[in-house]
Amino acid sequence: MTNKIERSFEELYKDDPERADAVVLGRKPGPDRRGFLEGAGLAALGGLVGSTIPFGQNIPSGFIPAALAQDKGAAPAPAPAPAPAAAPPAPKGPVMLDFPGKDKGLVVIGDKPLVAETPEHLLNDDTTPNDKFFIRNNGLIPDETKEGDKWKIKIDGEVNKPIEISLGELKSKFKPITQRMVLECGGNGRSFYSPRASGNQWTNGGAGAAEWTGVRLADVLKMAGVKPSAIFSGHYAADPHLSGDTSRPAISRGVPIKKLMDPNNMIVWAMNGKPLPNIHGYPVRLVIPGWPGSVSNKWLTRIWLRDKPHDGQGMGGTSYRLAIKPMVPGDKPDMSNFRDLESMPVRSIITSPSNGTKLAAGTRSVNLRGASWAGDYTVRQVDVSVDYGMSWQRANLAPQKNPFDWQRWTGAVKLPSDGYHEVWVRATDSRGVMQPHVAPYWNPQGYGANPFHRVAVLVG
Ligand SMILES: Nc1nc2c(c(=O)[nH]1)N[C@H]1C(S)=C(S)[C@@H](COP(=O)(O)O)O[C@H]1N2
Ligand SMILES: [Mo]
Repeated sequence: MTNKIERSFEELYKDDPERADAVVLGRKPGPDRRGFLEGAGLAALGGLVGSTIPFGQNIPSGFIPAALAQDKGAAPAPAPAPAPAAAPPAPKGPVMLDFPGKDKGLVVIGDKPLVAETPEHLLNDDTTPNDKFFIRNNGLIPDETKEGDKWKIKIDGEVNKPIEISLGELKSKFKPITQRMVLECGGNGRSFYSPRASGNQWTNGGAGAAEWTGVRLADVLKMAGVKPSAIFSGHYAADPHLSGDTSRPAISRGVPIKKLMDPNNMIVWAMNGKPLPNIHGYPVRLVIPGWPGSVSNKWLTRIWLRDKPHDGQGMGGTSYRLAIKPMVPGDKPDMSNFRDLESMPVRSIITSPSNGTKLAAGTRSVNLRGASWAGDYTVRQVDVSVDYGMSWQRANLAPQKNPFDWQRWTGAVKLPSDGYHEVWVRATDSRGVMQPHVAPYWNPQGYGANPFHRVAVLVG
């Protein structure tokens, strides 16, 4: 019983949307539950968000208003007007990050290992500053080395001449480059899956775009001489496994040779013009953009070229893997039905206004800002809607500074009246693949959830 009462709106809707409508909106469960809200249901929803809902007739049943969904780190939802007696209490607030050099607006989604995401409205800068960049660790955080330039990286395996090269040599022997590129956690968006998928419950904040300075990975690999027998890489780093067992890597993933040799992959030592912060891999890390962040090892010590796919920590099973044939959400996985997640899916976010923004009565136009990106692809189009997806309008899309950069977008929307509004955004990639309404292709560990992002705006 208590269990039920303590659940948030979101959990209630995820578990049983039909019952949730009945509890929250006094709506009778029935065969028409996929229909649109009307009458008493709509009035009750208006009561919950504390306002009238001008486009309310477009809201499908089973829909949780963005103002009520547990949107970590966003401004508090408007105070609900007297809610129906049966409504569950508001969800517990997010845990804010307290870490040296980090913005206190980041939200902790795991503490051992430390994982923190950047709420969408803190991704409003064209380039994500170091203090706002998300954190994802799989193991323990190593102590900061005193002599960064003496740090060594080994390249061995299927190469003509195994090498061990120091950071100092990397800086002097190769031409440094700087590129703004997106780094995104493979699990970004995981919290949007229903039923819940296992792992850190990211909303959209497991991503950022920094200016990375370093050398091209391919240049360094060529120095060792990649043999034709090299078909896959295995990446190793200095952070100990969570258990403290130093013989076990915290994470060791790899990519096929074609991706490995992409000229945009980098070994980097600076982030936004400053030495890499220790939490982001000081003194050197990989940045292999477009693919799950887990292949971009921090505290990099070794790249092993292999004549078979890598089998390190985080490879195989259902880790960073998608179902080949779509599976029934929540079903027991058939282990022969999985393939590695490669390119990350298309995603867009609204970075301004933030969710729960209140605007003065009479406001009829709202300026929007956001970001969009699409793994190995580019974003072709970004659309916004203020009528729950009944109509969409094109946003202005900025070009990339370089490959694998995100694309910032801007727009302005007109609102017909005061009241509770939602702004929705969706992006389409260069192949024509568009973000879906709900998280697609459920898989046990929750990769690839990229539904539309929406923010609540209250006028008057
Ligand atoms: N050595 C090491 N590298 C790592 C990880 C890790 O746990 N250890 N986590 C990976 C994962 S899963 C992601 S998403 C990114 C996150 O990088 P960030 O913490 O700098 O944002 O680092 C990757 N590199
Ligand atoms: Mo990740």
